[in-house]
Amino acid sequence: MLEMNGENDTICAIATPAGKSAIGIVRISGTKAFSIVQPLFKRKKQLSDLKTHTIHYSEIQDPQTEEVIDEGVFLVMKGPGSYTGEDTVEIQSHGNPLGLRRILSCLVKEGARIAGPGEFTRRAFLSGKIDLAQAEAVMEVISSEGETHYQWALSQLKGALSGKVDGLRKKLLSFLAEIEASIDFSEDGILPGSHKALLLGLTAIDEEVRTLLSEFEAGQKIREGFTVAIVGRPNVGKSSLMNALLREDRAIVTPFPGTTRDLLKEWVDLEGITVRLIDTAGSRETDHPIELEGVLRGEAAEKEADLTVWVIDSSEPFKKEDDRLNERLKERKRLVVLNKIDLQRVLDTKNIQEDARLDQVVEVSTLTGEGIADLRRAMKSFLIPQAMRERPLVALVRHRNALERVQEGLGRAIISVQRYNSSEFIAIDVRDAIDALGEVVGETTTEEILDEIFNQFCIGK
Ligand SMILES: Nc1nc2c(ncn2[C@@H]2O[C@H](COP(=O)(O)OP(=O)(O)OP(=O)(O)O)[C@@H](O)[C@H]2O)c(=O)[nH]1
Ligand SMILES: [Mg+2]
Repeated sequence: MLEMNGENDTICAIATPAGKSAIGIVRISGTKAFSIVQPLFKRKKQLSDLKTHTIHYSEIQDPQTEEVIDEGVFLVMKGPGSYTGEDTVEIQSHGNPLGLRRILSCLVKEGARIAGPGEFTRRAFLSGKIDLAQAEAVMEVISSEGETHYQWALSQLKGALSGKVDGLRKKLLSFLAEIEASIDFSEDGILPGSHKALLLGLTAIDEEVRTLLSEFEAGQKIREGFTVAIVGRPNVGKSSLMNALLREDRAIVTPFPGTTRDLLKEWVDLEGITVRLIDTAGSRETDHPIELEGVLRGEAAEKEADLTVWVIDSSEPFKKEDDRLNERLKERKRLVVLNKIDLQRVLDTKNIQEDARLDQVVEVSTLTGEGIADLRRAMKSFLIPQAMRERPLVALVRHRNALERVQEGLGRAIISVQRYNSSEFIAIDVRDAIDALGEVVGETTTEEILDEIFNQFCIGK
């Protein structure tokens, strides 16, 4: 088990944000939690005698002056059943930083130490209450912005990724046992009977790791936000669509083609996912230097976008600019929006639907709002396909890096098996893969990695 300086001392921190609130919480955890808090607890009862997970009202006193500094409730949670696994007290008092700091300084005088960032959760990890991937999820639950990010963090906290990683690890460990047994039995190779099964087994695990890695980008975007560019020829209603998705009158809309010049970027919550929308200048050939610059910026935005929403005006024929856009956007992830369906349909959709990639067409009217809800859902499904939502998503760089090492180890092991290399070599590579999987859940880790992770936490968590 990893040791850290002062691991056994008792820590305390204010767990609620700086500022005034209805209630403020001071948290204390460690072997001396009860004896340190006792002198602040004005009642006769001994905290250590109280039943675990019970709440007790009391005035809060300064042990040195016996002055009452506040009143509140004391939550008594005994180890190992507490969050940290240690004896813990949470004092809930009025949410004024003046009082909370006073309580904290009394606790320090009684022998507690102010906790470092994430130290409560670090202790939860060190005492085996949660694994490292779950500890990281705690921070994500606190910091998540959109509903999807939040749900992802919760599922990781519940152990979705840990369970997956543990499963893979157990399979590899049983293969390793087999390989190691064969080292004892045969001199220059693994047992012929298990050769094929081993190859199939390692390949299947490799495939699962590959799937996890292939979804990393989407996972990362769930945390950081996706980028969606709205493009189309002038006057088709791009800015109107931007406003409809933002639910506010943000972009300038006029009946004159060439209204939008600069890129307009706005964050929006799209069905629970965080998206940066970019409204672009209408794409057409132009000699006007300002408009040309706008068109070029629009093209650059397409390149960085995770999804391009291509707006077409259904009340007009398919024009030469639409054709050019169709060509240009062929290789992009795109979704077609037929706008202005409140007007007489003039567009012959046959022209655009010949291209198989255009099977996803959403019909809308930004004027009446028709189809906008469908478009939101279509955009979300495009960015995070349903199947992906049901799997544990890898979204942290640390996990990605570890899984890449798993894949390297597995790749080497698979080649060795194919070449009938010595079991000892295969065992080394499989062990590397197992260790790298262990890094994700913190089974194998270092003090530096823990510092790096927990330093990103807030104090009091
Ligand atoms: N009838 C109808 N008119 C619309 C609809 N959406 C946009 N318009 C009108 O179309 C015109 C152009 O709208 P914009 O949103 O400025 O179009 P744009 O694509 O941003 O145009 P540029 O910035 O010039 O490229 C305006 O007069 C809008 O009111 C719609 O769904 N129905
Ligand atoms: Mg515009």
